[in-house]
Amino acid sequence: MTVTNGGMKLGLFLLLVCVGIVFVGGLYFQSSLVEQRIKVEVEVQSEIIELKEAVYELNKQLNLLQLQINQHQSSSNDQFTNEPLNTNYTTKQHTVMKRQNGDTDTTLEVLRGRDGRDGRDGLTGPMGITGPPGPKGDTGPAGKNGSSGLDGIAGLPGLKGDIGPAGQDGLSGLNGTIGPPGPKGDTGAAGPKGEGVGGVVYVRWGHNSCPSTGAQQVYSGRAGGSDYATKGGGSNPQCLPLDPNYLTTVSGTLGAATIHGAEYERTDVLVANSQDTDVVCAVCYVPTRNVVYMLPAKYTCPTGWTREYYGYLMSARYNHYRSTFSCIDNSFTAAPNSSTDLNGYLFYPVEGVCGSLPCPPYDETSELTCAICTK
Ligand SMILES: [Ca+2]
Ligand SMILES: [Ca+2]
Repeated sequence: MTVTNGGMKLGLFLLLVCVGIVFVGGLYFQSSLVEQRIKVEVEVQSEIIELKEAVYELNKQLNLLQLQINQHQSSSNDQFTNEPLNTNYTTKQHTVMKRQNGDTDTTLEVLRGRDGRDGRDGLTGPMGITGPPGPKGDTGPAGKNGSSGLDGIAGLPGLKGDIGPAGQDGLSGLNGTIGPPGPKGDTGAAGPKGEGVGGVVYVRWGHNSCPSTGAQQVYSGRAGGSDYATKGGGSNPQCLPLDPNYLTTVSGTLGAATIHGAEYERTDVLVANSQDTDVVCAVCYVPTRNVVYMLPAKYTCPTGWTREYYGYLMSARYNHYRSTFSCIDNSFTAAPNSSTDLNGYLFYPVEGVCGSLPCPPYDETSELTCAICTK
């Protein structure tokens, strides 16, 4: 029994498979048939359309021919005015009518005439009643931008703006023309005394430094000059520096001009222990004054003048060779360790001699004074 049931199930299964195959095949066959049918119908429809178009063309040709015939008939109407246009048609109609009386319907269908040609187009009919408004259409697409409009009218002036920040300095302008001279200004305050330009130089005999009158020491040295007992040479004493420079020299003496140191003679009455001491000197420069002179017989200077120093007027002895008058400083600062009596250029005090020189005021027994004044 079990084997029988399994065979039945297998058979039933195979049967169902066969039925499914047949069904699917039938569907496929049917769909192919439908497709072919649609294809045939489409071809038939297209042929029908072509035939209709051919019929339409034939009708047009017939209409043209009929028009030509009508024109021809109207033109020859005078010749055939008694002959009806449809004689042949009337004869055929008469024949048909006779055959209708005894013949079959088949004969009648054979004798049936052709369809008449299409009539002409009728006149244009009157305008119909205005129909109701149609439904609102969809919103169309946005249109293109229109062209620019005309310029508007100018507006009123705006309010005044705030003051802007200060600008930067501009470039320097060109030099202007020279203007007329202005009025003379007031006199200014006196400036300090200048230095350098001008000034005076003098020798301070008897001292090796310059006085504190604004004078500047140029150098100091020893007084010298020609020997008191020989001719020739210079009459004026010299303030000889103590660091001489030599150029070309020769060995031995030339027996030419000579210069000697200077000693004080007969001066102890004026300054103690000055006899035979050697005379020193200093060269002084006063840059703030411009003139200088030696004032003899006075140890003061005139008002408005500056006294640089004062002392005794000295020169050569009356029976010696002549020299010049010099003003020896009152202090008689002698060269150190110079009291040895060596002579040379000699400084003697000077006394006035009455006669041409008035006495008084001069006195033959009084040693004359002197002063160096500048201004
Ligand atoms: Ca001496
Ligand atoms: Ca002497």
